[in-house]
Amino acid sequence: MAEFKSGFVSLIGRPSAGKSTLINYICGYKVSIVSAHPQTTRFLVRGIYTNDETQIVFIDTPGVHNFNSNLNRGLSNLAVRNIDEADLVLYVVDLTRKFGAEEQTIIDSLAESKHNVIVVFNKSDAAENDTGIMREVLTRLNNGESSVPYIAVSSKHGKNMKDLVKLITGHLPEGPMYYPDDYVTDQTIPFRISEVVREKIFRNTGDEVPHSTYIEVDKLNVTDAKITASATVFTETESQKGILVGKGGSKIKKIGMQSREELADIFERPVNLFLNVKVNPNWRKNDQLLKKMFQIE
Ligand SMILES: Nc1nc2c(ncn2[C@@H]2O[C@H](COP(=O)(O)OP(=O)(O)OP(=O)(O)O)[C@@H](O)[C@H]2O)c(=O)[nH]1
Ligand SMILES: [Mg+2]
Repeated sequence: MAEFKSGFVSLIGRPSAGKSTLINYICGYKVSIVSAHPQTTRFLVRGIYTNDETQIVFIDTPGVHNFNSNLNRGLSNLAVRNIDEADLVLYVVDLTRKFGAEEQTIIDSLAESKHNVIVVFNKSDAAENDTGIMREVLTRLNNGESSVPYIAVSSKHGKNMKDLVKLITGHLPEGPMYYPDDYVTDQTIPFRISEVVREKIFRNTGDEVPHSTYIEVDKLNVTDAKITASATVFTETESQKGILVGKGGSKIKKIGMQSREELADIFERPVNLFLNVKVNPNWRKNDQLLKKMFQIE
């Protein structure tokens, strides 16, 4: 019998390439939040896929782009640092976009890392016109040397995902089961709560608000029968707080309601969730907080 394969697989790609969507599809569960707004993923998220012959531990990373703020730098370092810790890197490319500076940045860091790489050309369902990005990426990555494995998929519709799992398995080393076979993620309960709330903020507010917030779970009580939690959503300004709270508290109520519904589904028990909104100006410039958030030593 073939030996069991396992390993850590980091996804890298520009914002909105579909990294989180891909992980969710393969893991069969929403482990990472997805949104049409770029820069949705802010933390490392592990999604776990197990079958008879392999265990793949996917590590989702924030989209790589060209940065100036501390927050963006934190996100970028997180993504790049992850390449080094992985057995394999999936470089996710959006087929509907043209080749740009962000792709070149990623190709340069991959060239330095000497890692096993598979290129995943995503959104094949939406790529009616050839933007030339596939040819461009492959030419630059190969650079006259050995050819990098690649595959075209649609993460949204699940096209070629079985072949992608096979391709990944073929590039993993022999190894142990890192997690029990029924685990789809190793996220803690407070982390999952704050991620679900963050996704509902993305869904219910305009572009500026979700990027300007962070969430802290202040109280948590977990029993087999139910979960009770309270969390604070911090915004940067009073006006963002106003948008988030809404008229007579209507928006934050809606965000709370949608969050409770999804969390009850995830944890398979009722979830009582209380949300507060507070202003913490300049949090994105607060190095202590950012270090804590991104677990930078
Ligand atoms: N048509 C199409 N849309 C897709 C596909 N995969 C992802 N999307 C959409 O692309 C958008 C971004 O998807 P995400 O999975 O959040 O992208 P991401 O790479 O994780 O983005 P960041 O976390 O911001 O770096 C969402 O609106 C998805 O629904 C696909 O295969 N086809
Ligand atoms: Mg993401």
